[in-house]
Amino acid sequence: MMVGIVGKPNVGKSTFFSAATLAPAEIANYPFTTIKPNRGVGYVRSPCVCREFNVKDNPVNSLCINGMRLIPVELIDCAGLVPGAWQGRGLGNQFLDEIRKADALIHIIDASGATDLEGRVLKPGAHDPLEDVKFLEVEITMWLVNILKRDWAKLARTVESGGKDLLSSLEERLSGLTIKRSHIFEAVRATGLNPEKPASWSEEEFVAFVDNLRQIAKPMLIVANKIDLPHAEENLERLKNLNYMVVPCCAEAELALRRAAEKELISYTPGDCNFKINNPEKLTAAQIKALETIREKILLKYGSTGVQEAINTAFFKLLNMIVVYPVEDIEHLTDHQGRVLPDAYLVPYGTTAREFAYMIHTELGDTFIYAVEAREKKRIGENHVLKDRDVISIVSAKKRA
Ligand SMILES: Nc1nc2c(ncn2[C@@H]2O[C@H](COP(=O)(O)OP(=O)(O)O)[C@@H](O)[C@H]2O)c(=O)[nH]1
Ligand SMILES: [Mg+2]
Repeated sequence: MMVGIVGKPNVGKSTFFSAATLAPAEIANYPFTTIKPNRGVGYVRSPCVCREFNVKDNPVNSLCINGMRLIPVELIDCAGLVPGAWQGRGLGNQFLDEIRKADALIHIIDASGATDLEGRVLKPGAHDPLEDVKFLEVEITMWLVNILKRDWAKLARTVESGGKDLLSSLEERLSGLTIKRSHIFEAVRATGLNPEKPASWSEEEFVAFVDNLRQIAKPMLIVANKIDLPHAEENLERLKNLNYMVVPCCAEAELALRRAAEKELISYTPGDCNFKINNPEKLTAAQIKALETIREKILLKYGSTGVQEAINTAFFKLLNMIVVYPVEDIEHLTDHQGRVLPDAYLVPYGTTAREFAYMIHTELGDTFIYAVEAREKKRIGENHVLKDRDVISIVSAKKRA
C-alpha cells in the first residue's frame, strides 16, 4: 500500500514529505532509505503490545520507541498540481503518473490561504482554500474521464453484445492505476447505473460514475497545513464542513522537531504531543524560543504537529489497515531466533488467519493447520478474521525453513 502526497504548488508537500521520511534518531543506520527522490519511507505509529504483555521487545521489521511501534510505509511526494493538469498543463502528466500508483491520497492545503490556485504567494487570507479541494477533485476525475473516454464507445458495444462484462473490461483497462475490481463494483452500485447497458449511460451519468470511482479507489484526507499562519484556524473550521477527514498541520514544525531530535537536542517521538529539551546549553536563545513557540502554538493547541496523525489516518482510516504481530512461540512471543515481537505487519482489515499466514510465507499458508492468539491463548481457524494488535502464532504441517 502506498500513499501519495498531493496538492497545488507551494502548500508544503515537500516539507511534509521530508518531515515524514526523516527517520527517528534511534535508527540512523536503519536499512530503509529513500527509494527515489520523491519516494520515501515514513511510518505509521501504533501503541506496541510490548507494554501490555510486559516484555522487552526486539523489533526487526519496525521500531519500538517508548512503547510506540513505528511501522514503515511508502509515501510519494507528487509533483504540484495546477488547474488544467489533466490536459497536460504544468507537470500534469508527471503528477498523474505518480497518483496512478497511490492507494490513497493526502491532500495538503495551505489553510492560511496565502497561495493562489497556481501556488503563487499571496497575503494570508487572500485565497479561499476550500476552492483547492474542489479543484483537485475535478482534476483527478477529469484525468480518469479522459483515460476511459478514449475507447468507451467500443468498450460499451463489446459489453452490450455479450463479449465481455463491464467489470472485467474496466478492470483490465484500469489495472495500471491501482483501481481494483471491487472499487469498480462499488462505483457501479453507488451510482445505480445498469452495468449491462453502458452504451445508454448519458455523459453526465458517465462522469458521475467516474467521480464515484475516484472517491472509492483514491480515498483522500485533507491536511490543513500552515496552521501557524493567520486565518488558518477559521479556514480549518470551514474545511471541516466538507465531506472529508481534516487534520490541522504544521509541517514546518514537524521538520524542525525531527531535525532537533536527530541531533539529540530534544527527545521527541513523531506524533507526540510534547518534547523535552535535552541540553539547553547546546541551544541558542533563538533556537529555544523557536522550539517553545512550536510547543505552545502547535503541540499544546492541536495535540501534535499533524504529520504523524495524517499518515496514521491515511493507513488506518482511509485504507482500513490493522497491525498484527506474528510470533512462533506463543508463550514467549518470540521468533525462531528467540527475538521478542520482532515483526509488526500492516494488513487490511478483514484479513483471515490463513491469509495472514500467506503474507508471511507461501509455504506457511499452504501448510496452515490452525493459529493461536496470544491474549486468550485460544486456537483460531483459517477463516478467523484478525483484529488490530493481535499477536498470532501459526501452526503448520511443515516446519518453516
Ligand atoms: N508557515 C508555514 N510555512 C510552511 C509550512 N510548511 C511549509 N511551509 C513553507 O511553504 C513553502 C513551500 O513549501 P514546500 O514544501 O516546498 O511546498 P510544495 O511546493 O507543496 O512541495 C516553503 O517556504 C515552506 O517553508 C507550515 O506548516 N507553516
Ligand atoms: Mg514540492
